[in-house]
Amino acid sequence: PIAIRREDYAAPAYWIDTVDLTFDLDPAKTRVLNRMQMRRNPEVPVQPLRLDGDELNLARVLVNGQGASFRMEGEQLVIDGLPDAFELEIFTTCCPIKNTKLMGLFVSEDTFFTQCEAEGFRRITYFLDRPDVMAMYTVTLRAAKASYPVLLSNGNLVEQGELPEGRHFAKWVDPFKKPSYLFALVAGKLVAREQRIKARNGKEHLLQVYVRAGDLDKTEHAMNSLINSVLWDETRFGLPLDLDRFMIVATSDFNMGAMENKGLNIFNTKYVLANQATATDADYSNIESVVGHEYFHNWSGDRVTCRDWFQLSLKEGLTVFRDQEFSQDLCADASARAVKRIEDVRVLRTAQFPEDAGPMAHPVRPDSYIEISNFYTVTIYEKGAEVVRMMQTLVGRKGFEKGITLYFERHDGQAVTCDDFAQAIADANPESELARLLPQFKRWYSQAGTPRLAAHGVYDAQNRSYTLSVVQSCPPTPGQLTKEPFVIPLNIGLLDASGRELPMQLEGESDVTRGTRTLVLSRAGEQITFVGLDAEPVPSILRGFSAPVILDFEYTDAQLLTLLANDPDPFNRWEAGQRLGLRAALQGIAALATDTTPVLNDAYIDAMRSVLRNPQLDAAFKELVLTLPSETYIAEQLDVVDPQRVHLVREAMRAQLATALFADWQWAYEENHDTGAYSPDPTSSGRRALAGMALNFLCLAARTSGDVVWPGKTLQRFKDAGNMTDRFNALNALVSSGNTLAAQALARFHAIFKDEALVIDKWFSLQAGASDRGGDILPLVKQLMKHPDFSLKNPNRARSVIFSYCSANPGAFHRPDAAGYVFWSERVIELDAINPQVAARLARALDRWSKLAEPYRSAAREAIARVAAKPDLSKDTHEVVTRALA
Ligand code: B3K
Ligand code: ZN
Repeated sequence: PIAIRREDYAAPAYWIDTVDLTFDLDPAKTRVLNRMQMRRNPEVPVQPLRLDGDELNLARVLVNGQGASFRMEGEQLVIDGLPDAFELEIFTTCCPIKNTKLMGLFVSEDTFFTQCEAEGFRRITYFLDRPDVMAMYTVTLRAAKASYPVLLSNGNLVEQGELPEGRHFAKWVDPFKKPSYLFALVAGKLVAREQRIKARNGKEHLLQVYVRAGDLDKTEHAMNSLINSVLWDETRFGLPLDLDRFMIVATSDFNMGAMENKGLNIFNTKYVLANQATATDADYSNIESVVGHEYFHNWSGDRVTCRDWFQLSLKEGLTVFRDQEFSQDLCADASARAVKRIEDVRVLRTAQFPEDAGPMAHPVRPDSYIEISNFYTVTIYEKGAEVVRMMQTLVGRKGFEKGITLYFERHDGQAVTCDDFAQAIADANPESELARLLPQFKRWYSQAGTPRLAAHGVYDAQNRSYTLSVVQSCPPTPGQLTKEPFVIPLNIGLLDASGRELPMQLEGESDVTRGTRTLVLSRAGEQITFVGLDAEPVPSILRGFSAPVILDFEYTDAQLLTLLANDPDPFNRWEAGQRLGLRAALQGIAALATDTTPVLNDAYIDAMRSVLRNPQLDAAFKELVLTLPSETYIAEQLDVVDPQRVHLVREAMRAQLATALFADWQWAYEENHDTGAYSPDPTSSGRRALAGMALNFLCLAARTSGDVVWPGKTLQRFKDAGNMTDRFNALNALVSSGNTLAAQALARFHAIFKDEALVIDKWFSLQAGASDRGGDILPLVKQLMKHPDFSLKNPNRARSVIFSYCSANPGAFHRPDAAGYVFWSERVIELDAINPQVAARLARALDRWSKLAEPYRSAAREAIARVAAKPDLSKDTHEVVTRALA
């Protein structure tokens, strides 16, 4: 396979103005007639037309109605000697029922769906399948009416009617031009929840959420999320819904979360279906984010799209930023907003930072790829969102809104680049630091790796000043050995030793500020001096995580305890607790602690007790503070990782928290377990989270004390629960503490929910992700794969077992006997033959192999090499494993 390079971008040799598609839908043989009005791009030298195709059967090619001569070059259809403007008609067939890759046109539970991003449209018809070719689409769908009563495509329904032999048709016209990756169709037996809404300008819109008949009672939350999304984008950014009808359709077979096809979003059922009996608070909140995300793409992605796939973060980073802001803006108070921010940062640090430090590291705007599907990454999405957030920090919230307005005015209907976006934000704010530093700021797009800030403070009693020195660096990444300094907005505050916020005055400045201040770093090393300080302050640096960097500062334990108890910035308050927990873990690992050595000191335990008992703090925030840094996050801080040691030490810390805070957990449970009538709002979901955490620790404590009361109560709670969150938390408490009551609870859970696929996914995933006690999880995982409900072809189900084990359960996966890695390599190879995208995702579970201690390191390498040696590997998996071994 060859690499595609960003540098090689060239405008298309032809444009496609209109596309008229007719589908005769049949699972075994769907016929596709594609009639295009095309013209030569006068700005490009004359050359043959090369259309992309993939697994198509070509029946006929007509140019201006006449049979034309063409040739095949690999999968491309090549036509020479074309006039400047012409009509091209292509007739092909494909086989949706055999499409296990779930790219292009496929069948899921007797319903047709499409997935075209990034390069799936070429599996439907021959096309210039690249995002800078934007056309107007008319689509006619024909199918047997009894089996496929609902026929949907992008835009507006303009005609429908009967056809002979029990067939019918529907004709759809999309009023906006779009790239092929936004094309969609759906055909099958579906029902819709409908809602009419009136926009600010008085225009009416029809919103629809399509699901299978039995699922209609699980669509209310998705619909509410959609309504909120429409209102929010109008209010915050002045971006209205531009279609008469906006549809969401759910399918249970989907490679990712959802897809923003113009006017016809297709979703994984996981991000649509929810009622209190089947979905947890986390599910509710994910649905809100994903519905928002796909809706916001209607502007950031659909109206203005990407020139080429290297610009993917143009739409994804921006749209993640938008969905994060949306979820924050829906919060009633600052505490709930901070909780959302902490959750987002946690994802960034546990998933993106390792990516940025590993073999798949790539800039937010990559320079090359072999398979674009591999670049739908946390770097493109989450780090991309942080880059957008830094722009907002540099120009201010109002300035950013002006920038967004300019961006859409300037580029509506175009396919553009990350440079165009940054330029628009800067141009709308000519006096800003962003405008002043724009070329340097854009290094965030071009340089991979997580920058490190080494900060050091010196107090000068004589001058009553405090000087903070900050040195930035960025480690080498594949293909980028050295890095230039980044522009880093650093939010900062100063506290006194008793935790009160101090006024801030910079040397040479006359004004004194209160609260957080944004400093803009742009040099490799800088010194910032604060004056007018009677004593050494406690600096609260990188408030709100104002830049995606690693901050090293030699805080004393006392300083961290001060921040944990007092920082008015909730993010840094949480962060202080994480630093303390991390410090203890690293010390325990270095000291070769055993599972009974105390790892946490009394000061830490007392601080955690104070947080837990603090009447001023919300339950959701408490739950975050009391959650120890994850094994993955701890491992990232080590040069050489023994995953078993990390697991053992973290488990020892958990056991200690369970026992030392036993009375406090009881109290927390009693205080929070009754949340009344179910509502997924942040306050009550925070209380359920804390009650769930308390049960977890109470069951864990019971493990050592032999207590049977709390496990018994937990089982009762499991049985009586009025919502899935409480029920699942109770089940989790029994399973994760290895309690003997877990088995009956698991059996009961399966029996209750046997017909709810998404709940059965939870059932699988909980078991495959459970804490290993003497190597028992791998045999269980193999057992689960033989369960009648298991299927490797369904991505959600495969993820619930295999990914929960290989990617989310390090203590069970990294076995000294290498059996986890052998299992992994077999599954990657097996999945690769079915669905390369899912396989390549799984392949990344061993990304960090080179950091592992022996014997893990050699065994992991061997397992990757075994996969790489397999002939006929997909491009997807091949790229991941060869990069891992490079
Ligand atoms: N744009 C899609 C992701 C497509 C992934 C293709 N492999 C969903 C989203 O980001 O909203
Ligand atoms: Zn997206």
